[in-house]
This record gives sequence, C-alpha cells and structure tokens, in this order.
Amino acid sequence: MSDVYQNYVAGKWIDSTSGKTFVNVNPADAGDLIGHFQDSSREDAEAAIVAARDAAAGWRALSAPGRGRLLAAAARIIERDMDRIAGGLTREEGKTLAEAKAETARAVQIFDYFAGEGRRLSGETTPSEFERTLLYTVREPLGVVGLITPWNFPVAIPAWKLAPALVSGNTVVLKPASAAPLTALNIVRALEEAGLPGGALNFVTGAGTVVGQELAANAAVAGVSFTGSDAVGAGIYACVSGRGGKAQCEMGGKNPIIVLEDADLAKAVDLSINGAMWSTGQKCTATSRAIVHEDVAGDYTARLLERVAAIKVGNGMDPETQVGPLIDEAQLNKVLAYIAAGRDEGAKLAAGGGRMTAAPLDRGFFVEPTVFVDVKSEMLIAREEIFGPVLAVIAVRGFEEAIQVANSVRFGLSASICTRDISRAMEFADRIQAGLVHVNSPTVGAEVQVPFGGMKASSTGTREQGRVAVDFYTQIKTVYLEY
Ligand code: UN1
Repeated sequence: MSDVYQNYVAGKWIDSTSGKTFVNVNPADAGDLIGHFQDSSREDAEAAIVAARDAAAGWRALSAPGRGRLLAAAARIIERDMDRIAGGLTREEGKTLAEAKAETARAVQIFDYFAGEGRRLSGETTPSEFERTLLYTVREPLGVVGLITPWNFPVAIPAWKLAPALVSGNTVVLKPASAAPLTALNIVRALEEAGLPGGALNFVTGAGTVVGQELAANAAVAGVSFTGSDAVGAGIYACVSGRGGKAQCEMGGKNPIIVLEDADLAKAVDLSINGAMWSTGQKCTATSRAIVHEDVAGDYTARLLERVAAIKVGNGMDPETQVGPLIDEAQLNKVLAYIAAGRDEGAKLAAGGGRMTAAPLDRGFFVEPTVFVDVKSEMLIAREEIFGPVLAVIAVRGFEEAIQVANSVRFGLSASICTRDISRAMEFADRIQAGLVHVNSPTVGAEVQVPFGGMKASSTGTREQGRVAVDFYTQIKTVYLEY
C-alpha cells in the first residue's frame, strides 16, 4: 500500500468523512503510484470553512509584520526542502527537475516578497474638507478565502495565492488540483512547521465539483481565487459573484509571438521554443501562435523545425530531458484532438503530431513537440487554448495584420514581439490586448514583484502578484476622525 495523505483542518491531519481516496500517479510512468489522497465530501469542505472562520479573529489580531515573519520562516523551510519538494513535483506533474527547482525557488521568492508586504500594507491619509479632521484609509482582510489551484504550477500558484491571502490577515481553505496535490501538501507542511496557527490554513483535496463547488457556494467564504480552465472559471465567477462574494479567476491564453522582418531570428526561435515547448506547453502563458512576417517566415520556420527536431522528450527526472509528458490521458487525448482538427482544417503539419509510444515512453502520456505551418487565423488551432507543445505558425503581410491577428482571439493574457524597431515595439505595447506584454522576451514567466493577469476572457477580478495582489484579499475602510 502506498502512502495515504490526509486533509489538514483546524491544525490537524484528518481523513475525509467519505472514507474514500483517489490516486495520484506519475504522468511519465502511469505505473508509478505516488499516493492516495482524500476524496473529500461537501461536509469536509464545510468543516474546513468553519475551522477557517473560527480562526479568523485570532489570525487577524496578529500584527501584519508578525504574519509576514511566518511567511519568511516558511520560505526558509521550502528552501531547505527544495530538492524533496521539486522531486515530488516532477514525479507528480512531469515537468523537468530543472523546471521544478526553478518553480520551487520562485515560491521561496513569493513568500519572501509577501513577508515584506506585512510591513507595507498601508492605506492613505488625505486632507479633509472639514477642519480638525483626520481622513484616512486602512486595509482589512476579507475573512475566509477559498483558493483553488491548478496542477501545472503546483508550487508557485498555491504560493502566490496563499502568501498575499495570509499576510493580509485572511484565513484560507486551499483546494489543490487532484493531478498534483502532493506539492501543495508540502507547502502546507512548511507553513505548519513555520508555526502557522491551527485553522489559519486548511487543506482539502478532492473533486472540483464537490470541494471547489462548496467553496464557491458557501456564504461564509468571502472571496475565491481560482486558476484553471476558462469553462470552470466562468462557473466559479458566476457562482461567487452571484452571492455577493469576491472572485478572481485566472484562466486561459492563446498567446502570440509576433516576429517582424527586422527581428533577430535566432532569438525569435529561441523565445518561441521556450514559450511553446518547455513545460510541455502546459502554461496559461505558453506561446501557441507564431505570427511571422512573410518575408522571414521561411527562414524562421526552417530554424524552428531544426530546433524542434532536436528536442529531447522523456521523464523529467532524466537530466537530459527537455520536455516531459502531458499531465494525464484526458489531456493527451485533448491535445491529439486539436492536432487532428488542425490537419482537418488544412494546416500543414511540419513537425510531430503523434503520441510517443516507444518504450519507456509508452508508460506515460507523451506527445511529440508539434508545429503547424500555413495556419489561418480562423482555424481552431489558432483560436482555442491547446495546453500542449503545439505551435501554429501564421504568416502575415506586415505589422498591421500581425496586430489584427494577435488581437482576434477571445483571450488576452500574454503577448510578445520580436523586433529591433523601438517605435513598432511601443505601438505593439499600446495596441495589443494582453495583460502581459513582452518585447524580445518570451510570453512565459512572471516576476513576483509585478502584477500578473490578463484581459478579455483570460482573467476576471484584480491582478495577482506584485503589490496589487493584496487588492483582492483586502477591503478598504475609510475613517473620518474629528478631533
Ligand atoms: C509562468 O509563465 O511562468 O497557470 C507563469 C499558468 C499561469 C502561470 C504562468 N497562471 O500557467
């Protein structure tokens, strides 16, 4: 029997009342069973919400710098346990160990950054119309918040929701994705070891339709922050805002890289490979459209295909591996269905396109790094988020058409341009419909100290990360004090 992992509620590790568990397997080798996790019931989620509510006054009463110190202590524990946490992440999620370590290091930065926010949670004072009146604002926590996190960044995304939520004085119920719950559990353990009081953070694993649904529907949960698919996010947003709660949803992307005729093509190819292929394309910020000026499209594509052919796909634990598996069979089938749709619509498959079945890859969910050329912007593969290592190359006649194609999708998360022309780079920054804009830099990546989020169907609610992250987790009180 492999390990059984429990929920964490009111400072205790406990089993679900359902008596049921689900299994977590290694996507690089489906025979490698990582453990059993609690298949929690609605009652478990309710109990966690009650525990968070009971702990709210005590946690809020602690000073903000004091809450920050606990986050800093957790950062040191995560740093100490980096190899174990990153190893578990690769085993359950599939990304390479180098990527898992970089992501864990990012979580350390996030906890350190928001530890400092404990000393900066400021309001403002302004002159009043009235004499002898002090007019000022303070930030207060919302109360209980629900955090629903995805499997593709199983340490960074829980960290970037937990840290601002906790430092702002909220108590939390965290529901991690069922495909990668071990890494989130390791973060909960780090916060427990750091000395977080019982009930301030509760951890409940299980189905989104049960645990996630309860967090969205329960009136005691003042705010819900979600990262995941846009279909689920839209439902959560409607449910939470419909009952007067606060909702923040980070959803899909269909992120373009525009390559102009004056671009450094070696660099453009480098950025395209990074954005489209690393982490197996399983990032909401992944590059999935290369919108290339027709004068350089041939040269760009030739260089791109040469690089794609050399990509080493395999188990993320192997130091040679550059691209790991997709997360599970459902994701594999979804990616293969998009590839089939691309062929049906007449795009030309220039690289990859199939499942990888040579042993030992047949034990996991591996797909070939895939490139389509001659893609038209109306095609499904140019419009919908695929969430796999698939890049669609679209040739355009010039800058105007590039902007028009880039903005023609319903998503607006991240966008990049490769050019040496500062005027066109600036015009791109002005006109692109995206929350994250990159010039000669990949669509992926997110520094902790600046806001992260998208426009259009990519995001709803205020931004994550940076100082503005606390805007979601706090409410402002304005005080008029006459003396
Ligand atoms: C990154 O590009 O490093 O789920 C961060 C996602 C995003 C995070 C991307 N919320 O892929």
